Amino acid sequence: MSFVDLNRLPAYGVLQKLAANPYNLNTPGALTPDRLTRCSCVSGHFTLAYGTQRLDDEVLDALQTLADQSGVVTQFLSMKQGAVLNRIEGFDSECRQVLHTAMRDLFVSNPYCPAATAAAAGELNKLQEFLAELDNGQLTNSRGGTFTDLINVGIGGSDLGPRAVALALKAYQQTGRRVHFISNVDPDDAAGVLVGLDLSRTLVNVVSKSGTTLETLTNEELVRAAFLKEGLEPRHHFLAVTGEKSPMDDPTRYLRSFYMYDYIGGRYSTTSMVGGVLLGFSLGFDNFKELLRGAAEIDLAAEEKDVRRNIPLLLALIGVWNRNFLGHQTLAILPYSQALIRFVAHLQQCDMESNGKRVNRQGQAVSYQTGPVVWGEPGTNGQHAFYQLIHQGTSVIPVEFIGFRKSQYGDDLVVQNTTSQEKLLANLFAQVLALAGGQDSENPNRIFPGNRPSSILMAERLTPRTMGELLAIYENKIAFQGFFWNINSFDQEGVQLGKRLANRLLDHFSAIRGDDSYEGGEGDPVGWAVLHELGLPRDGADRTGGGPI
Ligand code: G6Q
Repeated sequence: MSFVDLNRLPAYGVLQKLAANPYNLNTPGALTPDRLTRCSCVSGHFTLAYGTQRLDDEVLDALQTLADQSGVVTQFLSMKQGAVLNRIEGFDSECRQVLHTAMRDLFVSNPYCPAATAAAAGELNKLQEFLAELDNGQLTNSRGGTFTDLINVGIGGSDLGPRAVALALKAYQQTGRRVHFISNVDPDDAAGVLVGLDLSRTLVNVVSKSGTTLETLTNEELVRAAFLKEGLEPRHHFLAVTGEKSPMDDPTRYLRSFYMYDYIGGRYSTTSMVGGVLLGFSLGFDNFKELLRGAAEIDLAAEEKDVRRNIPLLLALIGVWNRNFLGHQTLAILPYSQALIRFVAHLQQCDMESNGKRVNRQGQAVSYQTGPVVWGEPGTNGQHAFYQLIHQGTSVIPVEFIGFRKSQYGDDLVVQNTTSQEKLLANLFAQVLALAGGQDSENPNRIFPGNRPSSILMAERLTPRTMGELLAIYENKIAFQGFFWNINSFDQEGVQLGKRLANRLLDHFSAIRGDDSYEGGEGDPVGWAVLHELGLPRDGADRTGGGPI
């Protein structure tokens, strides 16, 4: 398989020309009912309505050609089949397969990578047995009581996705179960969670693929100390999710140990045991399986080559159109669902850590834009905050709205003749129309320029099944975009330098333990002195990369 830079594909020049005159959303008759109905794409239980994007059939056809020329669907298939796509040709790199989809291939008759899927099935069976023991009272605390709470200790990929999904599906939480999260190394994070918890009824799920992450290991020790202080034996409460043979792979220290594998990237690990233990405890095993089933359905739908029938691919292409041809810098993802309160934080990591890259898969600097800044908050809250800039600011911000026709709890009331769910959806549609159509006024301050692109991703209700679909829609969209940009979406070198510098400072703090000179003080409130003691910042010698600083 040969990987080609985006701007070397013949369709790139065609799209550049079309971008000189993109579809105008704010001219009379631009948003006909026919256009709005026709511009919709279905995958799984979701519909993507994209009639309010600045594109027409000619652009869509050229985007289809771009997809065909870059072979992104073929690359996606070879990813699922176990190709070593996490690598940079000719340079030292992670050099790994990318097989998070194998976790979900349990639901297809012929999995692409039987070994990876069998390993996933083995872990899933272990989880099912463990959860059954909790449910049937076989596994209790030392006082014979049930476990009611679980604290998830992990950071980054070992926190964001699982936390976002746990919050999104709180409506499906089992009675008598609660989950909590500690991720930040800020001691107040752990302290705030531990306060008021009955630790005797609490499980602690320590999640770290590498088993070496500073924040997680530190928080694990803080929580272990809290258990010991209450006379509780941590080994009877602590669970581990880690890579085989990692420093955390020591079953004697844990009640149960579960594994994930080096071919699953942290930010793509929600459907592995990284999300499984927490979500299984909270939602029950069957609901976790429903999540996997939803993801599997989209993994399959993403193999479709027709961009008009493949939501992840179409979302990826619309993103490329907005980023590379219309020149937009950021992407707002605005779910009209309170349950998705942390989903955008997860997508920020998944997208920006994957596609915030400046060299291609051959190690050469790319000469076009790659991943946009991704941000957002649930509506309608955002409307009362930053929507001013989206409507009238000097930057055009493409928006992906997410909505559900029905609420999760169905617990609603007619107030002023409409339900809350109707008010929520009315606001979503109103925003889409306001962004596209704009408003004229004699008062310049009341002009809305309009012509601002957005789309709506819509399903009936947010359930474990549709949550799995939504997760996979975005994971696959992000992978497709990485293939278009010819970058490695599966490593994260950009987080290493800061980590190494922090470790260097910590070595110093440790060496001068007891001496408070690093705390700063009069004339140096920030505490820069410690950097000067270490000879930092340094000259060019430290800028050559790699190795300890
Ligand atoms: C995700 C990243 C990163 C990782 C965390 C936690 O793709 O690799 O966010 O998940 O650094 O790593 P551990 O799971 O190894 O503790």
